[in-house]
Amino acid sequence: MTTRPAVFPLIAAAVLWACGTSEQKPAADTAAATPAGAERIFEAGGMKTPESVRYDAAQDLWFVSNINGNPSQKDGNGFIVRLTADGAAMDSTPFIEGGKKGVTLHAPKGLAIVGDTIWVADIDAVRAFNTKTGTPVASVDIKGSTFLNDVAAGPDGSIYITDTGIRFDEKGQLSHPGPDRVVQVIGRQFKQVTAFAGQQGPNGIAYDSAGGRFLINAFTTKGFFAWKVGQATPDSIGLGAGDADGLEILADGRAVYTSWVDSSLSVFANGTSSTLMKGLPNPADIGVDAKRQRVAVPLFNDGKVVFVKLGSTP
Ligand SMILES: [Ca+2]
Ligand SMILES: [Ca+2]
Repeated sequence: MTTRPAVFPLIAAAVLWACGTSEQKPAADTAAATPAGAERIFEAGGMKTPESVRYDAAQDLWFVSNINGNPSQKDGNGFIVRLTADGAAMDSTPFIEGGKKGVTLHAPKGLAIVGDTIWVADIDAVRAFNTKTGTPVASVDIKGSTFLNDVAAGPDGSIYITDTGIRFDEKGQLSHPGPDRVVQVIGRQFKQVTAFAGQQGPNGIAYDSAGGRFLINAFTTKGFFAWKVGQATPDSIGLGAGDADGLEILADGRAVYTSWVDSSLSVFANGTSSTLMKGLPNPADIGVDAKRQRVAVPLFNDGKVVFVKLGSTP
């Protein structure tokens, strides 16, 4: 059992969803920290503990999951909003909202899209909604889970979900009871497909099609892992900056990820990590718009999403 200070805020009641607006200006303090090849272009506010962003290429828009409070508490108030490709709010009320229209959503985190279905990790369940209507289409209880986190679509159309194995109590104190694992959902059934040795806190997961494997990063350690279907334990493939969160694979095969340790968007390739941009505090689960070479970074404790433009050779 380990503990460390709370990393999420008690969201001020004054920060109302209705107040959210898209801001088209870069933060003044990031220019010096931005290396050539990555540029902070705009941001979207009005979020409440945003955890994950996912670009929907079919509709040319973004989905953003909002935990709204404690990441481990089943408070029923989680929601998902849509943003245009340029980060403007699309909905006056959340597109998908806990307690409305038959939706159950507590602390939504990772998102993945398969066809016209968006899958959402929600503590110990994964829930599915129609991407065009927001209508609930499935909810699968993942028994024995503690902290379902990122969701990745596999090449076979099934989904893979990390369980970070951590828990925040009512006061925000963190413990790590496990399990540290990955589960797969096929249809409406789930199974554990791999487990980590020791407390790694698996967080981001993405399918690396060139390598025929999944890449997984760790929130509790600096570890990066590769896992192929059938492996009982993932392979360690190097170290990142630490306390890693989102993970996506770019078209050129490099992995982009975020680190809470150095507030960065970084690149992991060939076993080593390099920083792309700093000045992104508490950066959670990123999304990629490959068409525009944009990465969306939710700032977990700041209630906003920052959009970064990647250069051709970042
Ligand atoms: Ca919540
Ligand atoms: Ca995450």
